[in-house]
Amino acid sequence: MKIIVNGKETIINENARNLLEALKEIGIEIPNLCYLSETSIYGACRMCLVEVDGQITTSCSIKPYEGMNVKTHTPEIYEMRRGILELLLASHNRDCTTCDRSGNCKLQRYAEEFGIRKVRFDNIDKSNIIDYSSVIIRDNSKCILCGDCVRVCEEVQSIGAIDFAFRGFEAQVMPAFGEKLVNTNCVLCGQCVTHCPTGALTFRNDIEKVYKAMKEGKYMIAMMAPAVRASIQEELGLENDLVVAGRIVNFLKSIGFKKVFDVSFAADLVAYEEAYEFKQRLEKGEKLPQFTSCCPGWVKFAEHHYPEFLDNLSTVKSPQQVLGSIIKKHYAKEIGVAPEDICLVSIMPCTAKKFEAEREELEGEVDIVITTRELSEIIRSSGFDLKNVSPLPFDRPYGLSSQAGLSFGKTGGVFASVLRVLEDELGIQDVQTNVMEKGINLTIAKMKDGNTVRGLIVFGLGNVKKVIGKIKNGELDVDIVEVMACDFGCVGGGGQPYPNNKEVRMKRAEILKEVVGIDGLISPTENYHMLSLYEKYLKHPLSHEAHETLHTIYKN
Ligand code: HC1
Ligand code: SF4
Repeated sequence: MKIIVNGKETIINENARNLLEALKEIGIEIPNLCYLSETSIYGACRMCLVEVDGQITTSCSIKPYEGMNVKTHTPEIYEMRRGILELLLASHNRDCTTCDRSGNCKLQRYAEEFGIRKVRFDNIDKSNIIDYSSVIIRDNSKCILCGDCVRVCEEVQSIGAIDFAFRGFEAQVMPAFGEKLVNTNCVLCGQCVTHCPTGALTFRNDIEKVYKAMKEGKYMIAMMAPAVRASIQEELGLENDLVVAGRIVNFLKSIGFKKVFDVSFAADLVAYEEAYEFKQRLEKGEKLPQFTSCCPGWVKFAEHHYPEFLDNLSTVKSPQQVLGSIIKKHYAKEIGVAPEDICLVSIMPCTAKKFEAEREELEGEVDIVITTRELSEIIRSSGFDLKNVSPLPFDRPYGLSSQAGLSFGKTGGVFASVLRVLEDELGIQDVQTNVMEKGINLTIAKMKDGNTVRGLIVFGLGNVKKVIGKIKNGELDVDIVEVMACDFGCVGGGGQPYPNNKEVRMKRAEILKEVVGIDGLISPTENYHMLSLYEKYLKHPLSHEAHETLHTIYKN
């Protein structure tokens, strides 16, 4: 479609959702604080004003049309945007130096870009009560009422744990009846945090706990999730570095960690155990479809909203907890260190993993969970330039993983790994995948014995709600469902670097695909250290010993 942009005839994508997106595609980024491509359009911040055919209008709410005459940056528009920013800043707590979002805050960035060094208006004192009740921290004195968190929580995750309350100057975002977040149905997915443009929503920082444990002389062990190696590069100027995991192993060793293991090892183990669990359910024809259970946001969502499906969840713990349990139960004895003298630090892309490690029935397995962002803070504050740190392999035995285990970090990885094990055990003739809609894929595997396995791969809890509705009313007949709460799987987790939008998440999934490609072992069944764990302690899948160490319970 031809339009005029700043006096020049320009071709734009006629299918763009709105003018703002069409302009972005041709390299003009219109400032905005409340526009999200994955939610409804809100139009609250008014920062995306442009001039269309002589009228000032918001570019997020107008569809491009043939021949429209657009001016994106006139003195009038500049003044209006600057005025909006000043008003926002006047009601914003500007403690930037200690703010978690400093350096990553859209409001701070715009204030700098628009040359605002002084705010003309008096600062409006907003309630400064910070909700520290949960892993997700809410500070309304930094909220600019853009509503991004409200829309993501309601529209993408179908949870609605937070909403607008009160009017005018009193308006605030909060859980219903002013409850603390911990008392709501929030699943700690952190998607509100990743979409918040300021420091109003952040997550608990646990770096101090790591240093405290070191100071106390604990035997420090780290373990790293698959998705971390696809994203931490963004924070460290190491774009596309495929061996960043190895550099991190070396770095962690140099600051005092005795061992560094790979959570992908435990992912192999989980896929192996879960495949046998699935096979048993298929044979017995019970508790189907089987839902994967390694995403703690999804588990909490099921506990709140689908108690009738809790028996369908795989009882195998997540890889994080499986490795925690093995290290504390068996590895501690092997190295002659009391479990209470070990400090196991899990490095995760996910905010809900902090909550998972603190669940009553899993307590004591993992001591501290830090996110990709916290690890990057540790690296940057230590002064190390990771580029100059050579990669080291993960420690054995829990550092070996197959391609399947590594692929857990992106959507489809868990199901593909379970399928790999089934393939090795039962034989598969043919696999076909159909995209049903964004975030919902159906894979049909024809087994050698003539049976078929219908697997559904779902991300986003809103999609899960849709899918469960269809399973309940018989519209959808599937045997196994992989669920990840965040878009594109763990690569899009709430603890990942900012920005954490669709484009970035897709790129991380691509990087992870390349990392996965490097590894020699293909199937979990080839992971010889995993198999020897069965020989030594677990006996065989679903054994009493395996149940004691690898399985868990859910609560409603
Ligand atoms: Fe995940 Fe998992 S894949 S949940 O996405 O099963 O967080 O990366 O570590 O536990 O392995 C997250 C990632 C992660 C677990 C594994
Ligand atoms: Fe909603 Fe997830 Fe944020 Fe909780 S963490 S308020 S569930 S978006």
